[in-house]
Amino acid sequence: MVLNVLGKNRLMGKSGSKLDSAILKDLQTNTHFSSKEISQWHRGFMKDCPDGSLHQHEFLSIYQQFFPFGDATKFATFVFKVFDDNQDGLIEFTEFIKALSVTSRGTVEDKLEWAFKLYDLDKDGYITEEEMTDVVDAIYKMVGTMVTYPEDESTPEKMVSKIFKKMDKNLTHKLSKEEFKDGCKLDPSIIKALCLYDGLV
Ligand SMILES: [Ca+2]
Ligand SMILES: [Ca+2]
Ligand SMILES: [Ca+2]
Repeated sequence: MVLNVLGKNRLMGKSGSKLDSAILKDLQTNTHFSSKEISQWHRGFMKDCPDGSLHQHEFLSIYQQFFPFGDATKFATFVFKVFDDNQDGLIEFTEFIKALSVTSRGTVEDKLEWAFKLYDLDKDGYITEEEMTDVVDAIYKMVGTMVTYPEDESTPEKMVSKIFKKMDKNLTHKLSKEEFKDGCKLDPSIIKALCLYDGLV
């Protein structure tokens, strides 16, 4: 939803550089989009990002438009890192469309894989309480005054300790991918708390 703003704000004009046919073929195979949809997204992407890459400050400003009452900087920075698959500090079109495919049309399993990457900040295969607190803190800062939380979720620390009580089955103070996915599937309120529902990407 947030990223739908890309390319949609401007009139369709010259199509810019065309998408390479080998890349288009790869994206047709590896995303949930049709070739027509991919081409449309590509046109919009190239219009907003004429050099072929989405820069971090542009990504942040898109998020900020959607959360005018909070500060989306921290959350958008985390999301940017998941999109930037090759870690070169830029989101190329292929990275953009692949991430968008998962977050908008992926299966529950795909979405949870993606969410795990978002929360596992140091990419060691586990989500620690510190990592989850950091991301939840980013969410709280982003939504700002738009949401009122109950007392036992009133700070990121309280929220995370509540979630860990449910998810950390073997009491290691960190979540394996299985614990994370199983916990999310069993308790929709966790999905909501962790902002894994459609809309934030
Ligand atoms: Ca990249
Ligand atoms: Ca980790
Ligand atoms: Ca554990």
